[in-house]
Amino acid sequence: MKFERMTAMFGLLALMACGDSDGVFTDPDACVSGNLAAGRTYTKSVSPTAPYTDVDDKEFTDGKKAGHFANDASSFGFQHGANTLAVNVDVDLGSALRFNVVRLNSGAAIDRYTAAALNVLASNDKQTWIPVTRVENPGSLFDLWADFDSIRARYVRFNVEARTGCVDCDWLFLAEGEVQCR
Ligand SMILES: [Ca+2]
Repeated sequence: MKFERMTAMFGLLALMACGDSDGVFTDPDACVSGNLAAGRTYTKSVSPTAPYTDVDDKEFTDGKKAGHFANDASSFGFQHGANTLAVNVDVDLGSALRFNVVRLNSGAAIDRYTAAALNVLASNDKQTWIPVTRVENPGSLFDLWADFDSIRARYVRFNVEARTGCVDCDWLFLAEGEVQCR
């Protein structure tokens, strides 16, 4: 009788540890809807060019896509002239989350200032980065979407390549990065 009671108690403890039945714990592998990058902190590998700076380092995840760069405070720019330029923006999702869609809004209303290509990489330690996908932007679209098989990671790297070899495409403007699970 005593043994049976202990067995029942261990079973109850195991159930509490899993926790799903009472909703106390969130399934870390769940597909959470909405923009997982909204309001999240991030780091940039290159400093933007004044006066188009990233005020308070929040414009990439402030939820605002860009209007015209000259009168809009939700984007930041990099003057690269005729040189190639690649910028990493590494977003911290706060915890490892599942996602399968990334969107980059670039250009700040000038199509020649859009990203030429977006490489998406993922990491759980900000040391080892796993390439996820690459999307090119021959049409100079302001919104660049990347879809891929879902993965689970805490850090998402937007590796953005500037346009070169075109007329007056001497700046790259970045406005917003989104991460979604659909
Ligand atoms: Ca923004």
